[in-house]
Amino acid sequence: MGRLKYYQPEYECMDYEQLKELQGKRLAETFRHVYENVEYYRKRCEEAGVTPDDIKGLEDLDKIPFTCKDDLRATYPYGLFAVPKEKVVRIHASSGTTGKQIVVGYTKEDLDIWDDCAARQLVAVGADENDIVQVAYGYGLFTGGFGLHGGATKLGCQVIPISSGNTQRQITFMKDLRSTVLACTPSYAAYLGEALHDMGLTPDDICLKAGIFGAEPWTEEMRRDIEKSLGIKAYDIYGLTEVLGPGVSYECAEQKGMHVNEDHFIVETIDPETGKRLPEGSKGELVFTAITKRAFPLMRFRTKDIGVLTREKCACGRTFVRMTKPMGRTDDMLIIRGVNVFPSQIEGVLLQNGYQANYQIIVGRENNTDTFEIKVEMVPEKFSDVVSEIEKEEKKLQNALLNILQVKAKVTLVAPKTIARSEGKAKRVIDTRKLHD
Ligand code: DLL
Repeated sequence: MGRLKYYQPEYECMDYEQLKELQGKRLAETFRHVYENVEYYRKRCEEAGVTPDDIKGLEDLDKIPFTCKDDLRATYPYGLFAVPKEKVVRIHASSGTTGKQIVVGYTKEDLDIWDDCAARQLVAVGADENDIVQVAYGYGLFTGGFGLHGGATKLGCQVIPISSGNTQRQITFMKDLRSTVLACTPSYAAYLGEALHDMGLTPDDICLKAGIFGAEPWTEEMRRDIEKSLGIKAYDIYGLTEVLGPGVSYECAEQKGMHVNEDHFIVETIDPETGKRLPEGSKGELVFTAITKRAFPLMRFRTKDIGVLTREKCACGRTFVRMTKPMGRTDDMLIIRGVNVFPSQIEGVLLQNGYQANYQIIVGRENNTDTFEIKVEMVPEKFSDVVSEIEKEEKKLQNALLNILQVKAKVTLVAPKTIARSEGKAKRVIDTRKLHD
């Protein structure tokens, strides 16, 4: 166990009454900031008849209109930014429901907040400045790599910014540089566990003690497998591009749900049908409000992730509310090899390339890696019985899809009218992975 118990105990272990007061004050300030600087959102508030004078504290939260992913699409790229461009020092992005990415921004101070949130997670899993953190999340527009990198640097750890992929090198560095903490997606962690074994090594040959795994659903069974194959304790971390990136919530040594960084984010669960707030302990859609960020503070952002919140006392001493692992989604977003994919993105590419919307997405898991195939019906204009011609078309489509989805799919062209038509909702996705307990 590391030297530190908490990174910022004055917040992480805050008295609940004081926390509510702090949240209320920050909510009022941030709502005013957004109202005054984001025209798109101000209009929504005007329609709802809400002004900054109406938002005085936490008790006024319900009056605030929701924000959702479609709002990010409608205002692409800068329409929801609440500071002038020269204050923005970083951009991240993730998939939207169509070909357009959703883009978010951070000021210097926002990055500082993010580093704190990620550093809290590292301390909660037992890390301190003596640790060597191998960051095997992707670096780039995806928030995983930079998020953990920033937290680990702030804590004073030695960071190995290896990014994802190149599995043999991961193991070699893990062993030779003596990494003690691994940060990556759980499916990649499971794969690294296998690779370790395949290279003739055992957990005794490496120094890893903890892993910080998130960005996609994973089960308790997977946790046990990873813990065994790498000889570590495996912790969950949750976050999303729109709200922050990794570190919105984090697991502690108890491994009983993720503490939400409540001094920076207000979390609610709502009924996805009615939008009504649900009492603690009920399963509902998670909604987050950013109350300290300045460049891109979303108000009541609907995540479409389903979860449950609890304020039951945690043995770790932190008082922040805990959320369960996301138990599913209210939309059709898939997470394939850690990348968010919407069927509507696939449909868009097919239509643009002269195909019709007759397709099927088949997702599975082999050797802890997601398999991803898209079957697409041939259209008469492209029909050919020459195998090499078909293969050429498949390759073309595969590249067009990769360009938009950022994850490789196997594309198989099938004869016209061979994909079953449905009279109701088309069953476009066959997902045989076990993602939830
Ligand atoms: O996945 C941020 C992240 C990076 C989180 C690294 C944790 C670690 P997005 O790409 O925007 O951001 O995807 C966000 O991923 O709405 C959830 O559906 C899902 N997700 C994130 N963390 C978890 C988790 C990053 N621990 C979407 N368990 C979210 C299950 C998760 N699903």
